[in-house]
Amino acid sequence: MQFHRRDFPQGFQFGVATSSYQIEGHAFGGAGQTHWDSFAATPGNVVRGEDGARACDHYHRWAEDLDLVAGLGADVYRFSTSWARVLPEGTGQPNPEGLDFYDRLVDGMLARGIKPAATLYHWELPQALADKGGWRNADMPDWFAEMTEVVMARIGDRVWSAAPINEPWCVGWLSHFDGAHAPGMRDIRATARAMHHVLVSHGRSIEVMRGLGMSNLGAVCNFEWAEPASDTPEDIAAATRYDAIYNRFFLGGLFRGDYPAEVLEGLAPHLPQGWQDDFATIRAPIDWLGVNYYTRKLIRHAEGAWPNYAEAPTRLPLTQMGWEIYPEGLRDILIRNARDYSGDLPIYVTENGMANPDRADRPDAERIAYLATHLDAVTAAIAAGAPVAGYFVWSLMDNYEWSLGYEKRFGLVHVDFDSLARTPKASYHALARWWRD
Ligand code: IFM
Repeated sequence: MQFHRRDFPQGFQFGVATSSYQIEGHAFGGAGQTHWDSFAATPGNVVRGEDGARACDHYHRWAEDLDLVAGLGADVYRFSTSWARVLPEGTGQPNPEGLDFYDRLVDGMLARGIKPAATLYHWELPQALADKGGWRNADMPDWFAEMTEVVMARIGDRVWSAAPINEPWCVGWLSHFDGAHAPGMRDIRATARAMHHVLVSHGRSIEVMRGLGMSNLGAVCNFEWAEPASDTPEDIAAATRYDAIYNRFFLGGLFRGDYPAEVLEGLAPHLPQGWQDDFATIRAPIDWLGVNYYTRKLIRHAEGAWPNYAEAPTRLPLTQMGWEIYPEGLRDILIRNARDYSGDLPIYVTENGMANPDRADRPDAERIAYLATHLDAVTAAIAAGAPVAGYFVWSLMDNYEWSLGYEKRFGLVHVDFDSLARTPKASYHALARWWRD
């Protein structure tokens, strides 16, 4: 399957995405400790106990990495800023080296003709704030507003777009209910508070950025197409609950000023007092919606406590993550999000890609096929009327895949984690051809 820029609407933006903790090397440049450092240092949380201390050493190799972005012909580079790098204690005294780093990085993109798309928070919460309860603490929106001000007062005049938080579902549910990400909690009350505070923090951050005169501000959520494993009423109800928690809770807050009934069934008793009054903040107008999409889940009923669902065996080929390859889900999520929530707002596919057990000396044909079928799904969504304005691949290069360490390779560029040598994969060269004309 071949693609060309001309197959997409005029002005459609192609790009690649990364995040700070996953590539920078957190040990460098005076960054403060984060909850991912302590999570990774706790036996059993992360494969081989790996952490982001060195990662891809992007902190020192950023110029070479931006050359790789430019060599792809990407229009946009979606990166994130590390809270603990700019504010090692979470609030208070900024770290000048951290701010200088993002300043250089943004100028480096502009010098190469690449549009900087900033995300303010991609999961590395400063440990000092985690010690105060992190996302459970009702002061999070104030702390987040302060961090937004510090970062954007420095780079906000030059970024093309900005979003406060990457994937609220991961911050709230995966990290506080499933316990799979830092801080590794499994507590329904913590989950309810984190899921709500993440949205209030988003709204406060948007207000701060508007106050600084910034535009092109958005929200980036992740989505999984969810289907019942069978047509029994129990399985259908379970899939609906999964869909509500994963796909509709955050959009409900952002676009409708309410939360789905299926989620309130479980979380309402645990939400902070007066949560309904926060929707005015949460609904601060945004300019675009970011959609991160990787897979579909088949869901079945499970006995026991709410939310009474479990994943059922998949039916299609899997990626290295064990995630089913299901491009139709991207098409359908784009169409549904526009129809039911974001309307005419531009939608960017802010992440899409696959992990594969790549080697530097073997073409990653699997990734080329994955990207081609998902780009095809984007064109199908556009043909059906969804206002999709861009598509960014996760990820520029192999990196730290959180609790799965360094072995899950998502990159268009292979990274040798001993020598840190970068080698563009076959998928990198394919995209460079597709994006050229
Ligand atoms: O690596 C992550 C990224 O940090 C957020 N979105 C999903 C990616 C793949 O799991």
